[in-house]
Amino acid sequence: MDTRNSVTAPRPVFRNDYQPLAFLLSQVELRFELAIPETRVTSRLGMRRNPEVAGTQPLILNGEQLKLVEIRLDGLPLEPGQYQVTDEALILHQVPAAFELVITTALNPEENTELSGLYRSSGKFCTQCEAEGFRRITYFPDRPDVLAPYTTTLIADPKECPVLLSNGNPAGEGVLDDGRHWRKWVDPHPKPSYLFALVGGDLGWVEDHFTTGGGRRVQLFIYVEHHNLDKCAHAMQALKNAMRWDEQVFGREYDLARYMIVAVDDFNMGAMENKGLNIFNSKYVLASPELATDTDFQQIEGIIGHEYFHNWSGNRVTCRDWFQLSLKEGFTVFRDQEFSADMGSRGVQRIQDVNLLRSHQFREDNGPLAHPVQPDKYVEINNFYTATVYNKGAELVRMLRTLLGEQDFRRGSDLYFDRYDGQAVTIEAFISSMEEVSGRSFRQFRRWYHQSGTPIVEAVRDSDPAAGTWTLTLRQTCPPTPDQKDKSVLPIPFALALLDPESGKALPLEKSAQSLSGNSTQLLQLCKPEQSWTFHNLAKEPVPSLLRGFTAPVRMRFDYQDDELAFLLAHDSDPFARWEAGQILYRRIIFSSIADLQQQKPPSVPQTVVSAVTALLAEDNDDPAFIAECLKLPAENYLAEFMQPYDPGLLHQARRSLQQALSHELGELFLQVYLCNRQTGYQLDAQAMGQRALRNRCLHYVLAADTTDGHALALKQFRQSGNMTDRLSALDALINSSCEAAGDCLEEFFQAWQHEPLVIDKWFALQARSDRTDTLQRVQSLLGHPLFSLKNPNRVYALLRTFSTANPAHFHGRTGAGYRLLVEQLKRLDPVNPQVAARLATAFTLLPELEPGRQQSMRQALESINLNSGISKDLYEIINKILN
Ligand code: B3K
Ligand code: ZN
Repeated sequence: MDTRNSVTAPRPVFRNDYQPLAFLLSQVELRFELAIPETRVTSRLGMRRNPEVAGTQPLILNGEQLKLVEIRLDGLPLEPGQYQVTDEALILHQVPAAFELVITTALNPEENTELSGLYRSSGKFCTQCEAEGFRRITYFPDRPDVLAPYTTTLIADPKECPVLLSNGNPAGEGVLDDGRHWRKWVDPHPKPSYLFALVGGDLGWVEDHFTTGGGRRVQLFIYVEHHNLDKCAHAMQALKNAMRWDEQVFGREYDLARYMIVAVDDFNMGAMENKGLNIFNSKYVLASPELATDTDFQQIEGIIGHEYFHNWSGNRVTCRDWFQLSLKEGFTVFRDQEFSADMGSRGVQRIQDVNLLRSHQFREDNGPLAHPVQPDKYVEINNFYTATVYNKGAELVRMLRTLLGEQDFRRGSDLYFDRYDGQAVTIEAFISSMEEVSGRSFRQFRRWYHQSGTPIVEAVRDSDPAAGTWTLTLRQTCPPTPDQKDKSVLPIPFALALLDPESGKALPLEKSAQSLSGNSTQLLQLCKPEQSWTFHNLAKEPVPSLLRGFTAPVRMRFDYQDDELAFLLAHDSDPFARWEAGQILYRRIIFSSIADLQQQKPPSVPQTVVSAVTALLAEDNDDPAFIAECLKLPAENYLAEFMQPYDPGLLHQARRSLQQALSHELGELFLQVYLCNRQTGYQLDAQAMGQRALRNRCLHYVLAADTTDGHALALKQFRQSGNMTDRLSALDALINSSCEAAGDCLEEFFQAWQHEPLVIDKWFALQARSDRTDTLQRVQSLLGHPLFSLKNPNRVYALLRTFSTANPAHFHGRTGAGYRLLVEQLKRLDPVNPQVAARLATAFTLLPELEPGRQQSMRQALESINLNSGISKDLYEIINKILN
């Protein structure tokens, strides 16, 4: 252990230390007098001792940064000697068996820059209580297993806050003698404090309704700033789609008379599923074709769905403690992925989900922050809203569905929701529901939740054409992670098909209980360190299509021949496996060009790949988004794991050289496809979006050759297109080329959109991920731009997260200046918003993978952060893990 930290190191919380609260909470009544500089909160709590917990423990209420104004027990004010206040709690040593506690606290939301608890965003009051924000509003048993119905009264100046919202249904309003107005809300569904929300401010709204399958009418509201009222239509439609989808696919209906969404500009994450009153980062609500890209539109749909689906997976059935976070997040991500797959292209959705998993979660699993989907301990819970808990968690749910099949999975989810409705439960409740309906045992499967690290599955074939047999041997290993040395064997569902080497059609395989679709895709279940399967009666040696659909979150290694990969890329009917074949091919060339670059040889593209890409471009596919995905080279963040040690500059150069080589070889064809996919009008359906994706992918290839014709093409698109997808894509291509007009375009873009914060975020991000040699200086000077602010997370992410995670070549520049820049900003940001600082700091987790020179300069930069004084526990936990 590092003794530097022994005195000040914050204490971790352990999963095994869980104890139920010694008190039960029957009712919560809240009264807020919203004002600046002082907001008063009065909370009336009905409490009694929990008969299931023996002993006479004191009542400990969580509370942070609060001014205690008054406390009354059963109507009588308590004297200071009768209670104890610490930095983190209010403690009452002696309380009766049942009692009513009335606590008044005061706080200044304007000073809350952490954006946790009650704060102001553009002059509006709003809250963020997950995970532990409620304790920054009032003293309270702020833990997810304490559920109660809430009644909330909001009081404010009617001019400043004409709109006053909280969870549940409205239950009265009026005006006080002093002219302030009030509004009362009742939420009948017992909920934990992390799902509490309020909003107060001058907002406009759009209204719609949805009739549930059961015939109930639900009023839908989206509240935004008045000038944004014209940007809510897409979010509203997405909400209605999500409500219908959850009824159809999971049998879940909405349960209140209204559903409200509020968009705010200052928000640490994407959105929050507060009961009946979702609060969203405006980035995931506001959209119009002029301002938002197709990706924005898709993300809005996905996140609106995600928060809506939490109403059941998270709110009606919630988590017992924060170690169960993936119970709601993994399951809800799975649900939103399935929703998006049904709304658009299932194949493309799967590819994008796998891409995200591999470039973020695999990364996390491979470094100093590795942790299981169900972690064993944390210092700061906000640091565990990770790709592992969310995205790997979703993969575990997906594996359960693959293993059970759709019907049993649905029966299991019905049982889970019905049995645990209104309760705070553990991941165990979910798994055992799946076991109960199916009669299967998931004893070994549970290990997936407790084991960190990404398993490696090595696949080896043994073919005997004379005997007509083909054998596949799968071998699993899992490298140790800093948090866990020893790894267990996991059950790994592995889908495969054998393709006819001429037609590319999947061959019928012997009937088996494990057949997935028809009898051509089979689900192998690897449950041991090594297992083999033999397939018989094969007339010809097949081409294997492995890990179809990416049935398990593993790294698969198989010794494909290049021409087999090209064959799969041309023929495989499984979209994931087809796309993956292309990715492996590209990866091979990128790594062979690294060798060429090191020996100063010009990189080249083998004919197999040229032909494969030519065929893709010529393909008449009704899913152009899929072709666009197949043309995209693997991300550097994913490729990095194949390069040991990782040299970000060299890898970047090699990837870029493949792009250029393809551009030189196939420039004409890219141009043709670009021209063929010209659109006359603007549509927002999957087909039109796919076409734009393909066309813009081609534009980028054309520009990779950096010719004046290419520049002219992009300039024309930039200046003439009326939608943000095309405009931004052209600008992106331009500023990464040598086009002399690029600077003017950037300026024009700024002038045109300077009053649209979400567009200006794009403007910052474009520059932060630029390939230009002066990018570091540019980022440095943008930090001083009048529109840059450390108080706005979107802006911070746009500039600093983009630079540190989406621009490896520049962030990891050899001089270490990129590291120093980020560290300096972390020091400034940590006192303002520790959650965002900690999130940014995860860019340093690459440290152990880097080549020695960069490791040293990264370490030096990080060591300038003094872990012993004044640093938040959020940032402490991340930096400490990276350095030790
Ligand atoms: N549940 C919230 C995340 C809260 C994060 C707190 N640091 C959003 C979501 O996953 O839906
Ligand atoms: Zn969520």
